[in-house]
Amino acid sequence: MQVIKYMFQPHGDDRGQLVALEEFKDIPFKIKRVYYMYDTTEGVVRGHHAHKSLEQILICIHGSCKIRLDNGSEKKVVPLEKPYEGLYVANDMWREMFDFSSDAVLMVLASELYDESDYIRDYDEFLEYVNSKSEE
Ligand code: T46
Repeated sequence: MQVIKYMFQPHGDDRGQLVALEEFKDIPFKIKRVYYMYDTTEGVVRGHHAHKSLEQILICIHGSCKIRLDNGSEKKVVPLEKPYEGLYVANDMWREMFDFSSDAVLMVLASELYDESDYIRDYDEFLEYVNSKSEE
């Protein structure tokens, strides 16, 4: 499984750092939605789903967390610890977010508007879905 992590360019000067993200330049898709999570409960694991078509970039803009990616045959854990790094999460990828530091803010740039019908929330259904696609 290929993990795609972007290192964004901080524009730093003696006032501090600034990261700018533009669609199709820094981000490989049109950004239709931004959301973020914070105040995560200690020990919580979020996600537990895949998307049929949504692509996203996850950026832990404060604190740290870990992302478990699972394409149905391989799993990888990717730490997010810097506000200038972004993890690309493709469609057809089971994801779990965990090990949030108490100050973590996980921001997500998404290629589509929120659509519950794009979610696969059952793991067995996810395995069936990716296996049937690989047979096509
Ligand atoms: C994903 C991971 C990384 C909305 O109303 N609009 C939205 O755009 C989103 C993302 C969520 N919601 C509502 C739906 C639920 O009532 O917010 C609540 C929490 O959403 P969810 O349980 O899906 O959150 P996570 O953290 O498990 O997953 C989220 C995204 O849903 C998902 O697409 O890839 O973050």
